[in-house]
Amino acid sequence: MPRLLLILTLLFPASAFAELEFSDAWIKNLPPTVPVRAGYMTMHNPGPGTLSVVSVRSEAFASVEIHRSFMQDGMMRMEPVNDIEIEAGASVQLAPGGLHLMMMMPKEPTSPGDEIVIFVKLGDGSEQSLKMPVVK
Ligand SMILES: [Cu+2]
Repeated sequence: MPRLLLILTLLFPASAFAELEFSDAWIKNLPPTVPVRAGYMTMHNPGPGTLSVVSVRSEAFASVEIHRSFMQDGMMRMEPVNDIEIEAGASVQLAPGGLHLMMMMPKEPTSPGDEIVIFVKLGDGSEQSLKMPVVK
């Protein structure tokens, strides 16, 4: 192996893939009559460059959107956001009252204790998966 490549490989063992770290992931359980769930988590970018989350999908839901909640005229409203940018070394929190995953039309009823697999797509086209526990 050429020496420079060897050094780069030692310095950046996962350099080919920019990856986010996920923590505190959870989905609020709701009764089967409610056709949406909200999902929350913290996303941390440990890498040297900005990463963007462009979409999220899950086989357990017909679709998943990234939403932002905000107050307008004293009412809590929400709207889809195109992407979430996370700067190098920064974290973004998806939490009640702010950014969240809007998970539409569960294919099966959810219950506390379930784990829902989601796929997070980054701006470079790569996907990362994680499990989100359903919480009462
Ligand atoms: Cu929403």
